[in-house]
Order: sequence, then C-alpha cells, then structure tokens
Amino acid sequence: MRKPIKAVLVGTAAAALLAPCTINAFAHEDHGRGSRDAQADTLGALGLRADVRIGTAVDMAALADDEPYRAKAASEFSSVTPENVMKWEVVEPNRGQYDWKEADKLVDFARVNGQLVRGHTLLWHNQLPAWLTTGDFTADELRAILRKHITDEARHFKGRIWQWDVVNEVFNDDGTLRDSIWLQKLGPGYIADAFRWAHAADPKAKLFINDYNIEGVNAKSTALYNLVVKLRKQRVPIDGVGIQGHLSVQYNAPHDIAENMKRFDDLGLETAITEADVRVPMPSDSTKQEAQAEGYDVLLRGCLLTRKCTDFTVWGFTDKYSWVPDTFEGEGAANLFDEDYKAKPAYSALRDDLLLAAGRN
Ligand code: 9MR
Repeated sequence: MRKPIKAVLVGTAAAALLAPCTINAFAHEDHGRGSRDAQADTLGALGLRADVRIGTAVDMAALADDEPYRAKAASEFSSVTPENVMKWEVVEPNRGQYDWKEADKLVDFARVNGQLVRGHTLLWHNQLPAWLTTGDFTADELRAILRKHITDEARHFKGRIWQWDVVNEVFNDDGTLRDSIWLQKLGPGYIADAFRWAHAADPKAKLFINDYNIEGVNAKSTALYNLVVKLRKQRVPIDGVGIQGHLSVQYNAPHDIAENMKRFDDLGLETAITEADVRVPMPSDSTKQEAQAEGYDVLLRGCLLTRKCTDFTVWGFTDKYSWVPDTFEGEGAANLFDEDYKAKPAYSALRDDLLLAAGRN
C-alpha cells in the first residue's frame, strides 16, 4: 500500500481542507461510475485516491484572460506550479524591488481551490534579471545576493509552498555540473548552500532538486544520484528529486523510469514528475497522439510504481499556451488537451492509470 502523502495546508485556513476538489474526490465513492459527477472524475480527484497529486504549470496571463482555462486549472488538478512568475527575473526585476503580485495571485487561486503549490524555482541559470547577469559582482557579493534572494523568496511564501524546486537544471547531459554563473563564481558548494538557506527560511517546505533528461538511468541521472547521496551524508536538507519529463515521440519513452526512481526512493527521498509533456512533429495526427499517450503513461506509471513519488505535474494542460513551438521548430501539440480543450488519448491514459492505482477499475 502506498503511504498517504503528507498534505500541507495551503494557507492557514482549515477551510482549504474542505475545498470542493477534496470533498468531491470522496463524495461519490459508493456510487457507480456513471453516477459520479464530472468533478469527481478529474485527474486531480482520481489522483487523491491513488495518493498522488496531479498538478499543472499555470500561465498567469491565460488564468486571467481565458475562462475555460481558469475553470480547468481549478477543477482538473490538485496542485499547481507557476510556469514563470516565481522566477528571479519576475520577482526582482530591479535590484531590491520585489514584485510578488502574480505569484501571490496563483497562491491565492490554489488556496481557494484546495490545491497545493510547487514553488518553481529559487535558483536557475535562466530567467535571471539583467541587473544580476550584467552586474560584474565579486564572488562574495554574488553569494550574498543569492543568499538574500533565496531567503527573501522562501520567507515571502513561507507556509504556503508544499515543495520548492530549490535548484533547477544544475547538470549537463554528460553528468558534469553546468557551467553557470553560479558554478563559475561560487564553486559547486552553491548547491548545498541553496538548500540550507531555503530550509532556514521555510523549514516545513519540501526541498527538491529538479532536472530534465533524468527520467531513465543515464549519465545525468546517475550524477544527480551521486550528488544527492553526498548531500544527504553532509546532512544538507534535501527532501526530493524532481524529474521534469519533457519527452518527444521521436525518442523512445524512458521505460526504465521506475528503476531509476527506485534508487532515489531507496535513499528515503521523495520524487515527483514535475514538468510532463510529450511533443510531436507537426502536424499531429491520431498515430502521433497514441505515441504521445504512451509517453505520458510511462511517466505516470513510473511515479505510481514508486513508493514515495508524491506528485505528477504536467507543464501546461492545453496546446493553446505551450512553450514547445517556440523552442522546438516544427514540433508542438505536447499537452493533454488540444487548443479547444478537447481531451486527447493521453488524458484517457492517465485517467486509466489512476483508476487502476486507486483500485477502482
Ligand atoms: O514554460 C516556460 C516558458 O514559458 C519560458 O519562456 C521558459 C524560459 O526558459 O521556461 C519555461 O519553463 C521551463 C522550466 O521553468 C524549467 N524546465 C524547462 C521548462 C521549459 O523550457
């Protein structure tokens, strides 16, 4: 039996526990499948029965302007991740001037809808403010700036973040550390420092290291494993490993994902799929959609087969707002719903996996 995940209350009100999503997840248990309402059959609700949160990255412009998007983000998922608005360039565009507006909106949205929040991300090499990248700071200055950033951000959201992606994408695919401004100026110890500072600022948040191309057993996931072993030995407060899960139907799905995740599980760490999407060469068709469904299925099964895998987050749920076409020329349609919010086979695949895991098939 999977252990129930430790639910962290989003916000302080006990009302969050009684949010519609949670109630409906259990309200119709004794009825036949046909009699359950739409809400009770969402991925989020099914996930709660299988002890796994099903989340989505949220695009704040879409959340504000697109009612169907907002409705689905609220009803279909039991956790949310800000796609961009907790990143450094957004929260501190000018040195010393914080702007938490959009991030706070998402945290409020989550509270109202009984969802948990994955904080993303305290430390990355991308989406840094220009004042920082062009500042020509000394190592001591940069270390103080980083410490202040992590402390201030984690403290601002203290008690409202379930899991923080403390460091994001610190490895190259060959398993060496990424040659970022952080490594260059601060040396490899910056990773342990980041976790210590985040923990001091918000001791209850679960602290994750997050990366892509670490779904299967490979040079990168093994290097990350070795780093995590070392950090644990040094008593660095790290709780989990986030496996992003950006796949393409043009490559084999990572069928050894459960084997890979088990290594982390055996260390006593939590794991999560944090950014799942499966892109296809455009135009999409039904064959590609079936291949895509397999990709999603492999990722979710990896999680469901791992004792302490706590959540499965998709990186956006509709093709209408995906990052993929801007990054991979000629590819797209990577999400569970098309641009008109019509569910694809991938959606049914996830649903079937969750029904099975919840023992309700
Ligand atoms: O989806 C995000 C996109 O809107 C941004 O333009 C982009 C900037 O690099 O970041 C995207 O999100 C990334 C996430 O933060 C970390 N893992 C890879 C994601 C896709 O690039």
